[in-house]
Amino acid sequence: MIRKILVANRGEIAIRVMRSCYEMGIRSVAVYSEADRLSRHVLFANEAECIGGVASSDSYLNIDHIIAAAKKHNVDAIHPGYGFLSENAEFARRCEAEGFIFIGPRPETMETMGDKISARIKMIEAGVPVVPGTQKQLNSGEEAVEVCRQIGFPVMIKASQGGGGKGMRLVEREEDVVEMYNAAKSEAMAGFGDDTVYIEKFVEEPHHIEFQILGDKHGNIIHLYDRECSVQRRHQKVVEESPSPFIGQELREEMGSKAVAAAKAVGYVGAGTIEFLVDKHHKFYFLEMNTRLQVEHPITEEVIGIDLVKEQIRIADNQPLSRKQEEIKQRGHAIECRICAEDTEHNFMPSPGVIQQLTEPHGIGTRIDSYVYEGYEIPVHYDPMIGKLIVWATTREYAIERMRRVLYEYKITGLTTNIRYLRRIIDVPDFKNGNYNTYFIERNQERLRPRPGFKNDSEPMAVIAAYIDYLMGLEENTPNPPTDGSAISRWRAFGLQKGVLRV
Ligand code: MV4
Repeated sequence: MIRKILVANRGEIAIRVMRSCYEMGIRSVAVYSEADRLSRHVLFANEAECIGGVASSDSYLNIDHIIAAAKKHNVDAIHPGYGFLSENAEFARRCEAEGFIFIGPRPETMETMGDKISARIKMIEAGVPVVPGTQKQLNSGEEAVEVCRQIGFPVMIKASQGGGGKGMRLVEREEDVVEMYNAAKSEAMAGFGDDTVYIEKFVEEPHHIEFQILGDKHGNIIHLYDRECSVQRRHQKVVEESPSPFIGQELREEMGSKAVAAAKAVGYVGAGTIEFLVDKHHKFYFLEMNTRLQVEHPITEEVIGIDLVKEQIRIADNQPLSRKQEEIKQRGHAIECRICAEDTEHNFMPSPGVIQQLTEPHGIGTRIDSYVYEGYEIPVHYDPMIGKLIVWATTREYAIERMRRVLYEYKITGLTTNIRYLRRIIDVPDFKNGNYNTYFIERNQERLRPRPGFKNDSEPMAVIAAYIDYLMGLEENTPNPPTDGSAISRWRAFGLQKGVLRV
């Protein structure tokens, strides 16, 4: 029986996990660094323990400190959230050795999937399509040239311990191979302490589509369908949606069964994600497996109608999966936007600060997984993500409309966020049409820049609408904004009467 869980994480995901604990009648224990004394997750838990200084290595990444807190609070299990120690096999082993249930897969699974070469070997054995390439590590620049010639350019040199884009090089010409090989190797050594690299054919114009899977300790494995995650910037996801607008039902079912085969090949236990690259001809390839709960898990929860954290806890508690594959159906459409304290006009620099006014959106089909409040200072030491907006609607079109409404309803002052950038993303025609791949942000940079002032706008109604939006704090810049209250109410009334005021 799991009666008490320590959540070895911070911010929105710590709260997300605790919410499921509350619903299951399980007590929760927060851990926090000295920078996080006032973080919402600390106040949200039943019990809390400071585990060290601001540096992650002294707190959220410090295994000894977390184990000590788990002993002191006499917990039954530890949930790692995402990031930090969530994919650390040593941490999972230590939890079990100290008598705590680690809410996640077995440590051997994390090691097999954490090593991209061994993951590729497993997938090939299981009949899961992988990107053409090698399963052996490269031992010299000459060998790299040889292998590249066999595979054919363009190729990617990747770190075996990599993932998320680190230690990865695109090579288009034979004369660049040795240089790129050395660069990938030293980046891998610096990033992972292991300079093993291998080579894959470069998949052009790829989509990043991933499948959620669940496995219990009785050998049952199911998939919970797909998430389209191609709206990325420098390997950071920005907007995710489910189902993917790119794949049809037949391909979706085929990818789902390959995702289950992939998880079965490693005897997967817990919640995990199989990432695929899908090319423009709808050919799909296993990319990597994430052996944790992911940031974007809520869109699957909304479309499938399942609480993934509850399932994780049930699995850890030796219970069988609550549903069979035939009972899993996608219903409607969900979109998630990641809200970050960053300045999109200055190279997406983190821009932490004190939140002055905050009005979070509510209403039909709206979910917000967040952890901030008025007066809270976003610490500079951790991820700048302050929360996630998730909408659900019956169709993709309605979900986009709803996301637009929700993004306009979200009001935050005191710091710079990416909310306006997100509003522009969902208005890009290629996004609206579902016609996008991993190059979306790069190729729509012009459209994603803030609109210039409305001075030159010759359409009177648009000018008026822009003024109204501006005055209500809904849009960015407009010239010479009137400052007296009477002007505001006149514009507003006019806007409502003409139907140009949408929210
Ligand atoms: C690739 C690829 C094309 N071909 N591998 C990027 C992150 C890392 N997890 C793997 N990545 C890629 N691997 C081959 N053989 C293109 C990417 C890639 C990418 C993948 C998913 C989402 C966004 C991306 C952006 C640039 C490159």
